[in-house]
Amino acid sequence: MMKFADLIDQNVEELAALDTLDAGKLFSMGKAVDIPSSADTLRYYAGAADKIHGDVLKMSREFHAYTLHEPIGVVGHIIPWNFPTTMFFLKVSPALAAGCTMIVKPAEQTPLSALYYAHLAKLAGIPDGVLNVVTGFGPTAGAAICSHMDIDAVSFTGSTEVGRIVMKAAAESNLKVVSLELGGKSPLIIFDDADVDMAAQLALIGILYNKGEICVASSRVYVQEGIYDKLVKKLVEKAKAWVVGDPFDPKVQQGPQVDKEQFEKILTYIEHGKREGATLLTGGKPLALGGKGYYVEPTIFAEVKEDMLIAKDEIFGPVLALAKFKTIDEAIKRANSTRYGLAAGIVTKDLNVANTVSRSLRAGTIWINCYFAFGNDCPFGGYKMSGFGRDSGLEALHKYLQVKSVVTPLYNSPW
Ligand code: TXE
Repeated sequence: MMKFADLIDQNVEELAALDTLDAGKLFSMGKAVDIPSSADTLRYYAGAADKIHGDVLKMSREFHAYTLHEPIGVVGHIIPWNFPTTMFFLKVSPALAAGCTMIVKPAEQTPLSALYYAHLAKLAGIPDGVLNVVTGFGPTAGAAICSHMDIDAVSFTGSTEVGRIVMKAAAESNLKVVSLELGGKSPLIIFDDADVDMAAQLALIGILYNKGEICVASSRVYVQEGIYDKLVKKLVEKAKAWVVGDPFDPKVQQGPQVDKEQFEKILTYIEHGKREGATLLTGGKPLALGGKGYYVEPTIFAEVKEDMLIAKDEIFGPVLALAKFKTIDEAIKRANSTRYGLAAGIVTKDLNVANTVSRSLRAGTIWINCYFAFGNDCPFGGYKMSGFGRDSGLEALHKYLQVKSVVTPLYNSPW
C-alpha cells in the first residue's frame, strides 16, 4: 500500500489530467488536492493494517472468550463520477487494509483514472485478483455486483434512488452487507456575529467548489436577519467575479458540468426556481464559452421557501438557495427540514450557539467556521436519506471486517 501511494505521487500530473478530461474537474485542484490526498489516504490505512485486533472478553466464570476481526470477504465498490480518485481510495484503502479482495466499478462517465490505478496497483505488487477494476454501466455492471451471490459487501456512493436499488438487490440475493453514501442538501447557517467577508467566502466555496457536484455542497444558506443584506451583497459580488471556463486553465475556478444529463438537470432546476417565485440574484443561465462545454453560471436564488423544489432536491450544480431567519430555534428547524443529513456548516463567534446548533442538527459532519474540512481520521457519512455507514476514519475499516467470537472453557467443561 505504501508503494502504491508512492507510485501515485510519481504520476500526479497524468492522473489529474485523466480526471479533468473525464469529469471537467479543475486540473489545478486534482494536482494539489484530489490525487496527493488519495495517496495519503492509502498511507493512513496502510498504517492501520497491522493494528486490527479484537478484544478479550470476561464472559462467565467457566468460560473465557476473545473476538477476531476478520476480513469480510469480497467487496464490491461502486463509485460516482464527481470525485473519481478520492472516492476510489476512500473505499479501496480501508478494504485493502482489512485484508479484503475487491471489485471496483467506476462511474461510466469517469473510468480512466480507475484503470490507471489498477495498473499502478499491479506495479506496486498487489497480488493479481485482489484489486479488480470492472468498467461498465450501472444497471448492468453495477447491478451484477449488487446481486452477486459471492460478493460479501457492497459499498456504494451515488444517488439516493440507486441506493434503494442497491439495498433491494442485496436483500434479494445473499443479504450482503451494504453501506450507502448518498445525496445531500446541506445547510450553512450564518449568524449575525459572523465576519461578513469570511462567511460570504464560505458560502461561495460551499456551493461552487467542484462546480457544485459535491454531495456535501452547502446548497441551502440560512442567514440571520441582522447580517443578511451585507452578506448577500458580498456573496453576489464574489459570485459575479468567479471565473468559469477551461478546467486546464490555472486561472479558472469552475469547469464544465460532467455531462449533458447533469447540465440539463441543473438548468431544469433553475427554471423551477424562477417559476416557483424565488428571487434570482445572479446567474441562472448556461454559459456559451466558444459554443462548447456544459458550463453553468454561478446561480444564487434568494427568498427560497422550504417547500420549493430548489430547497428540497439535490441539484448537484452551482445553484444556491438563500433564506433569512430570525432566531436560533428557527434556524435549527429549517436546517433540519430536509430528508437528507450529510453535512452542515455554522458560522458564528459564539461558542454556545455553535455547540447548541451542532448538537441539534441531524447530519453526519458539522463544520464550524469552516467548510469542506476533511481528514483521513474523520469519519464521513450520512444521517437520514443520505445513507449509512462511514467512509474515512477507523470506522471505515470496520465496514470491511467481520467479528468472530471464539469461546473456550477455563476448566474441564461438561459441555
Ligand atoms: O448517479 P448514480 P447519477 C446524485 C446527484 C446526481 C444524481 C444522479 O444528485 O445529480 O445522483 O447522478 C452506478 N446498480 N449523486 O445518475 O446513477 C453508476 O454506474 C448498481 C450524488 O450519475 O447513482 C455509478 O457508478 N449501480 C453522489 C454510481 O452508481 C448502479 C455522486 C453512481 O451513479 C446502478 C453521484 C444500479 N442499478 C451522484 N445504477 C454523491 N453522493 O456524492 C447506477 N449505478
